[in-house]
Amino acid sequence: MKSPFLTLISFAIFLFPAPAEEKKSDKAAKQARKIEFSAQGTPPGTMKFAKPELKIKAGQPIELTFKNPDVLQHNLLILKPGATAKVGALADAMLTDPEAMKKSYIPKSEDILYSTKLVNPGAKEVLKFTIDKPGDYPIICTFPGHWRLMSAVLKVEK
Ligand SMILES: [Cu+2]
Repeated sequence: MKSPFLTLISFAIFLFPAPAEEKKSDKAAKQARKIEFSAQGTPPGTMKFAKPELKIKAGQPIELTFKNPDVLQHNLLILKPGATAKVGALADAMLTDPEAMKKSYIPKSEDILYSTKLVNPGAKEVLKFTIDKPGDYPIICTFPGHWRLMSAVLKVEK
């Protein structure tokens, strides 16, 4: 015969299946990965990112610090795969927009997933994002005339 004490214990285990520990590991998994990505500062005015690609894991929250050691202003946009030319053309068209600078030279487009504002020489900007779908996501700077040279690939892997 089962003792009432044991019954009580098993009932308690049933009610409280150690949720504290589970929550802890959940939190750790969702902690953002901190990455630095930089514009190329040497030689000055190169209009390039320092690295041609950046690899991240799908579903992993990212905290990207975009640094600008260059003498020019730059921004950083993450686009939908294959959208570089389309967004680049929209950026070029902004040259006639008197509000362009106020908009950090970021055109209006559904192909732009994430963007920083315009980053001054010596400054930095943090971008937080999570991308769930694996693929090659273009990273470009849309300061007038930059995007053709200033592009990299964000490789989102499974
Ligand atoms: Cu640029």
